[in-house]
Amino acid sequence: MAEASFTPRVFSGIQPSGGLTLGNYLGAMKRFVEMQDRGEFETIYCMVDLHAITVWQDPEKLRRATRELCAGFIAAGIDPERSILFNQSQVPEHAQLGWIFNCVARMGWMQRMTQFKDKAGKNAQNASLGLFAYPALMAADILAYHATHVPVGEDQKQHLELTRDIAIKFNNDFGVDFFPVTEPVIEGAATRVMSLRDGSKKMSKSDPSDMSRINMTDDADAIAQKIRKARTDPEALPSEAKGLEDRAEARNLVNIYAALADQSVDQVLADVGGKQFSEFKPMLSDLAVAKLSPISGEMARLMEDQTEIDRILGRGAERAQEIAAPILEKTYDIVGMVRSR
Ligand code: AQP
Repeated sequence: MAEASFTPRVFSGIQPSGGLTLGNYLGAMKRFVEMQDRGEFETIYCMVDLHAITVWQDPEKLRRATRELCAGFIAAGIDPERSILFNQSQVPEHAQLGWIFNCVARMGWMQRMTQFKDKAGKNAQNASLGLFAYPALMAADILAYHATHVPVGEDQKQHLELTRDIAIKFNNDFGVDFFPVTEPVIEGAATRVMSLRDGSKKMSKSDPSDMSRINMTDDADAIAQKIRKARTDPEALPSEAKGLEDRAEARNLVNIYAALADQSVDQVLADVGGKQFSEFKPMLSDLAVAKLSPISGEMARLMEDQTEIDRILGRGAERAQEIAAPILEKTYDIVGMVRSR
């Protein structure tokens, strides 16, 4: 079988399951912009609303969060002309290919997914079937575009491995070289931004404590207050990254600083090593406000014209479907579905 060659293409998504956090921005969105601007890839970015409803979402809040996320993408630097920007439910090929992959993925693979265990908690019997099948739909999101690269945060690594397993099993089962084995792109200082209240938990939109996260819509006072109250330890900052081992909260704040400043952790520590948190925290607040307030200001401005946001999402969905529809058709053909229309 000849090795297929695939167009270098990036796909990634964010759930409109609440407001955007600094974790989503540094772990995902900022890097989406970098990949767009490198010009080496076709870039496709999605508001994954079908994923969001795997846990309960209030319909009005979901609609607002989807539009706000679209505004966030654009405010952060995604150009809806250069990239394809759309919401998942407007392109039915995601759910259609997701079904095929439900029939490729094995129960045992899904049962190993740590995110399901974390999100379902102790009451797994009461979790939705969609939450369990989430990684198969995520594989469909990616493979419906034959995406070759997927920038994500560290928490999505296991799901990306499952996407690769699904592609390989499909190709083997049907004796084809049709789906690419996608590369995860997990890089930078902030692939795992942690909660400001607990250095062992990731910063998350759905954490019940608002003090645990910085929201992209927080104003300067809220950002400063959250950083001032962030949990730390009594030691001064070290001069090298090695000195942050076993200091989860300190490491988190330094990682955030490095990612916002586009510096390495060692570069940051060369400047701030020896300082107490009472001195470092205001530096971090100032940097966070300087980097985030232009984005939140632009998001608010874009949200004033929701008709324009809906137009962008509609146009993005048309462009996405132009790529995904023939890939789905070919998949149905490989699987043996009669297509007579
Ligand atoms: N704390 C984080 N640090 C680095 N990257 C992160 N991402 C999320 N949180 C962090 C990355 O953001 C992208 C979109 O994530 P998502 O919205 O699809 O889902 P999630 O990972 O489940 O994010 P949340 O904020 O924790 O949402 P909820 O609370 O609804 O579950 C992904 O690339 C992710 O890696």
